[in-house]
Amino acid sequence: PTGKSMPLHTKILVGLVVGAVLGLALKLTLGAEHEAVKVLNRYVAGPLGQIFLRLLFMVVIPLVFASIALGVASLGDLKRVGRIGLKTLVFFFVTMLISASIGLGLVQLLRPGTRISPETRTELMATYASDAASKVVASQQSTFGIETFVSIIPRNPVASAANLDLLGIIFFGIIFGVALTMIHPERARPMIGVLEALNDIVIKIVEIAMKLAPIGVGALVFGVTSRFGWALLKPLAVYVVVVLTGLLLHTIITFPLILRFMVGLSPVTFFSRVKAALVTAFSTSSSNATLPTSIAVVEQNLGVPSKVVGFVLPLGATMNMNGTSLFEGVTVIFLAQAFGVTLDVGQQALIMLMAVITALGAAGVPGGSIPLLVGVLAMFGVPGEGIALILGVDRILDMSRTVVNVAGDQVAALYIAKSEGLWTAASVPPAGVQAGAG
Ligand code: DAS
Repeated sequence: PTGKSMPLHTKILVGLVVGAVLGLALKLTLGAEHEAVKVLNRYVAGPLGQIFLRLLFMVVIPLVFASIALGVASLGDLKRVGRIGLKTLVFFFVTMLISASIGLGLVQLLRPGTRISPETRTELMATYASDAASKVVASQQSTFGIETFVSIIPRNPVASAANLDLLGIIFFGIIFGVALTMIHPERARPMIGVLEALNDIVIKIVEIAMKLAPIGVGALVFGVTSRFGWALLKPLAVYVVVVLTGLLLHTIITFPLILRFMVGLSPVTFFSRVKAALVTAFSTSSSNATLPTSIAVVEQNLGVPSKVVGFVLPLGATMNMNGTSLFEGVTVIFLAQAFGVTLDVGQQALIMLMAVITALGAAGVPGGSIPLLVGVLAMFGVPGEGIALILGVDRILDMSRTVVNVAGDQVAALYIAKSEGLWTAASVPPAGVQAGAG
């Protein structure tokens, strides 16, 4: 057989370019109203795109429930590591909240979604707002107040699942996980096994769905470009600038501030020592795939004790996603702007919180946060199909946010080691053999 087949993300790129070029060509020659374009969208691109999206929709509930319940149950083990475990989680949560806030500030400043003409917005709604789920749940999230907190507790978790009511499922997952740590370990073990299997199965389903991504993304992008042509290119370009700028600001401001004032390490030394892991994260778009390199560079190039690295980095690879929480917050607001869904301050605060919570549940695989994004969109009445608008640019965004996810885990490991008196700047080995430099 001739060498390795083309890597998946290259195939996705090819599918996306073909879909975009074809769509643009037809839009500019025949126009969106031409019978041929309508038939192509209705009988080819539409169904193919829907199949891909529905596969992602399908896994949202089990993915959120399993990853949240499992995450909380694994904290039960943290009772053993108690203080360190709690400190680690608080650090994860606070840094993710900071990154989501940076994103929220930028998307409100540059308002990428409002750079769409009214007629294009009407067309967008007509095209994509068929998603019934978003209408049902939107009514529940219409205002953010005390009733929101009450409504977080699901009357019936199965009904929450049916309505794609993410908050209800998350609450049920948390309570389920807490109770799991409180029953006899012998009784809990089989259920933890079931949850681990469910989590792995759902991530495998995401990977299967991503295999269809080259066709699915191509079809979705064709649907967008053949209908809207260049109209969406400018708002999308501004959206990409907002996400990448937010990720950059978090990386060159938040992390250096933590490194300098809470860890006592020069940011230049930090980035030069972990470079191999960040390059791996960028090229794989997967925190899980980067974990081995990340462990090697933090232990060998920064001298962090393995008992801290072995605890913080694996936990961080699944639960701490600074890049993803920024990306999700920005994307939900951008698509809400694009679809003309008005959000009051309370709802925006809730979106920020949801961005952090669902980033906790996102899988550390390429496109791991996309299924959850669909769930959050539905919560705020933004058509889930709207995700089609951003899938075309998600490649570069996924690579970039994964770098920030991994860097965030490494900064967390340094902070925990330092705060436990297990590491100082003197622990950094001389710039000798660099691990993972291969
Ligand atoms: N690509 C995921 C990761 O590996 C993050 C994401 O999809 O948002 O961290």
